[in-house]
Amino acid sequence: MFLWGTATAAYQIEGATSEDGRGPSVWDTFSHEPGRTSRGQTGDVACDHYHRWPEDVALMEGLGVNAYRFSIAWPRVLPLGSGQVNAPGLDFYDRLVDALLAAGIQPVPTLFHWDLPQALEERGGWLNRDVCELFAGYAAVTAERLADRVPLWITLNEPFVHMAYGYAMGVHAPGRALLTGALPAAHHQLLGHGLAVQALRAAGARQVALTNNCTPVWPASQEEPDLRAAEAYDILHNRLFNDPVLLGAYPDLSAYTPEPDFVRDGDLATIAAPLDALGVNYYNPTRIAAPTGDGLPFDDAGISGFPTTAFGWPVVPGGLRELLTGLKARYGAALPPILITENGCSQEDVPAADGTIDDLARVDFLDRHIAAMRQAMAQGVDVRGYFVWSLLDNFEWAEGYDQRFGLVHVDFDTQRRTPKRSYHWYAEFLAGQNTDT
Ligand code: GBH
Repeated sequence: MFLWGTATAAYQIEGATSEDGRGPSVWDTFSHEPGRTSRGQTGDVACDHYHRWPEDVALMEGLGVNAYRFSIAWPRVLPLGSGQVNAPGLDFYDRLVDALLAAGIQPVPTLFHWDLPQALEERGGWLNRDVCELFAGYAAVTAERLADRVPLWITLNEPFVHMAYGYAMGVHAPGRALLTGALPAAHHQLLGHGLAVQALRAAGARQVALTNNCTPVWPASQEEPDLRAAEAYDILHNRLFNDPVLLGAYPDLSAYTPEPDFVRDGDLATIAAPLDALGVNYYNPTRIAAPTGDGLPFDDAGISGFPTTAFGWPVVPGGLRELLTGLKARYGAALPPILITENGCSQEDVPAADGTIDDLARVDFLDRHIAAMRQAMAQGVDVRGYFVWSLLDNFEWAEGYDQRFGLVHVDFDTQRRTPKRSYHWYAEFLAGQNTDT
C-alpha cells in the first residue's frame, strides 16, 4: 500500500506543555528566552492538539489519508529523559493510535523531532554520548507499549537541521553556536538512531526508518572553487547523515574536522543497522559558491529565477526528482525504499469572499511535487509514501506562528480549524488514487 499522509510534530501542535506530568524540553526553555522566536512566541498552547486530537483525527478522516506521521514527545513519556515513565504521557499516544486505526489511518510515529528533555540538555544534550543509550531506552518503553499496533517507526527527524540550527548556529533549541564544534551532535544522534533501531526491533517494531532532510546541491558555477565548495556542502548536509546509515562509513570530513575523535570502534556498525525505509524531507535545492569568509568551506549563494514561498524558499519541484534519482545513483542497491516524509510550503492566508482560504499556490506546489515524485518513480526510484507538511498551521519553530504550512487553517485565538482549498484538493486527489500500487 502506498502511504498517502500528512505530517506534524509534537512541540509544533500539542501545547499542554506542563500537563499530565510532561517534563520540560529544550524547546520550552528556548522559546521562553527573550529574542529566540518571532515575537517571543512559544509552543505552550500551539494547536492545543493535546486536547483537540479527536477533531484532528476527524479532519484526517475527511481528507482520506491512509497514514499520519506525528512525533512522540520524549519528555511526555520520560519527563527526565530516563528513569520514571510517565503513564499519562504514553496513554495519550495510545489513545491517538487507537483512534487513527479506527479511522483507517496508519500511525507513523517519529521518536525525536527536536524536543529533547531539558534534564538531558543539562547533561550536555546530544554532545554527551550517554544520551544515545537513553534515547534507545525511550524507544524501547514507547515501542513496548505501541508496537503491537504500530508497524512502522521513524527514529529521528532531520538530524542535520537539529545539528546545524540547534548546535552550530544556535537559531533553534538548544541555542548553541558551536560551528564545527557541533559535529559530535551529528554522530551522537546517528549512534542513538542505530541503538534505537535495535531497541525498536527487540520491542516488536516490524519496520524502522530514519528521516533525513536532503537537498540537491547546485554549484554556483562550473569553476573549480565553486565545485569544491558544493562538494563540501553536499558532504555536510546530505552525506554526513546518509553515508554512515546506508554505507557504514562517513564521507571525508577533513574540510570540517581534522580528526573525528568522537567516533569509536564499533559505532559505524551500530549506525548502519539495515533499515526498511529512508524518510526524505524535501523543501528546496541549495546553491553553493566558494567561501568568501574564513569560517566554513562554502557560501550559500541563494537561488534566483524561481518563485518563492511565503518563507522565501524557492519552489523547485524538479529538485525532488533530481534528489530521488540522485540518491538512487549514489547508493544503488544500498538504498532502501523511500518515504517522502515531508513536503509542503508556507503561504499567507488568502481569504476568499465566502470565508474559505484559497491557497492556490499550495495546491500548485503539491501537485507539481507529486508529479516530480512520480517522474522519479517512473525512472526506477522505489518510493512508497508521501506526507504533506503539514496537516495544520502550527508553531513553526523560530518563526513562531508567522509561517503557515497547513492544509487546515488554525485561528490561534479561537483554535478554530478551517480546511483550506488545498485540503479539499488533496481530498479529491486521494479519492482518485489506487493505493494498492
Ligand atoms: C522541516 O524542516 C521540519 O521537519 C518541520 O518541523 C518544519 O516545520 C518544516 O520543515 C517547515 O520548516 O533558505 O531557501 O535555503 C525543514 C528544514 C531548513 C528546509 C531550511 C528549508 C532553507 C531553505 N528547512 N531550508 S533556503
